[in-house]
Amino acid sequence: MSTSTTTTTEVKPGIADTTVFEFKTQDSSKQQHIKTAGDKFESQDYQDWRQQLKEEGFVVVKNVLNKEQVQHYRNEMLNWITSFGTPLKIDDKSTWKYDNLPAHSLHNIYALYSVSHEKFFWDLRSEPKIREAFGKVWETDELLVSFDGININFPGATGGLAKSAKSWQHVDQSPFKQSFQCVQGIAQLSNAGPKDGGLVVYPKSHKHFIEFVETQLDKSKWLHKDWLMLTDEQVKWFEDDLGIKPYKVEAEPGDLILWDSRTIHHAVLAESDEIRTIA
Ligand SMILES: O=C(O)CCC(=O)C(=O)O
Ligand SMILES: [Fe+2]
Repeated sequence: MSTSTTTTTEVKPGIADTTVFEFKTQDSSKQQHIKTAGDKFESQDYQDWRQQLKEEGFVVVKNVLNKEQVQHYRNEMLNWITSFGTPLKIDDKSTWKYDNLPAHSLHNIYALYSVSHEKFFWDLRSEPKIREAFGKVWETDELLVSFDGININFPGATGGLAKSAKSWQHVDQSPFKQSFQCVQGIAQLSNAGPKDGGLVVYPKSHKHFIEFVETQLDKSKWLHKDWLMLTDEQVKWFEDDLGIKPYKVEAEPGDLILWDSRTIHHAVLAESDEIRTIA
């Protein structure tokens, strides 16, 4: 799943780089030659959730997993995190401590120990409705997926480092790649209500990605890696100059949140007791 916690699926390089699609737009008199699957996606109008992904830069696809599947994957993730021989117990809050957790990032992302190749993670990313959602965007079932991590957040167990890392607005795409190239996803295995930990996005920010990298970044410092952390000043540019405000995405267990890698996003910690479990 994505740069860190999610299901990032990219179109095959072969398709992205070389294929020329020819198709009719709604105005059938105009035939277009479109270079990439991303260009094709952006040039079409959809009558389903893809339209929101295209316009807003994110969408919640409902119910890709049923209750039993959610339960199963959540249990597997929690079994994984309690398998390190520490005193951590899911049903004993007093053990939800930073020191009882295996190594993880500032933002509660677990990407080490080859967790992305655990059976449960392969099973999850192979779930038919998850594959189907990505397939619908790229119009192929030959998908590439990155191997990132899972995010498990025990409320209160954040440790000193994570507390200082409240906002980490970023995009997961290099300034060198300016078109629609990659969709990231979160399979939601816990509730993401208003007080729960969850993803925050800047709606429509993907549409300003080119303007952003061209005008707000020093071109000589552009990097090829698909990760770009914004400074406070750059966030302010989006919020104040463009009027784009952060939006906390609400989702229920079994939902799949998808977003364009150019959409600015980060995550907030829980104010509730819900253990955030997403993959
Ligand atoms: O924890 C989160 O929801 C944010 C994850 C994230 O930034 C990503 O998967 O790219
Ligand atoms: Fe990200």
